[in-house]
Amino acid sequence: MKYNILKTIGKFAASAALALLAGNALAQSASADGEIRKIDASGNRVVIKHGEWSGMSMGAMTMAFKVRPASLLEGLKVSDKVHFAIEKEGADFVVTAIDHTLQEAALAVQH
Ligand SMILES: [Cu+2]
Repeated sequence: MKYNILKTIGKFAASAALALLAGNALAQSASADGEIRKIDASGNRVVIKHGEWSGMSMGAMTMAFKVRPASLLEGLKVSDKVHFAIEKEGADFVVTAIDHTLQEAALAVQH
């Protein structure tokens, strides 16, 4: 009897853990296009005016992100147009990659 109760609790804990992992894998990362609006190098933060995200439900807006690693901010300037990757960590959205291809494409058109 005691064994059955422990077994049931064990199964419940295992399925809860799996549900948590599945949730993280499926819904916690995204990418978007945007324009750099503010760079806070000492605070490892960036403000980006972004379009709709693919991978997570987020409409277009201007918002602040944490940045990791901080080296992603090197060479970045206000008004740069970028494509970037986002991961949700608790209540925070963290930028984990920044790509300048949009900026290069815009420059190529200008020249
Ligand atoms: Cu947003």
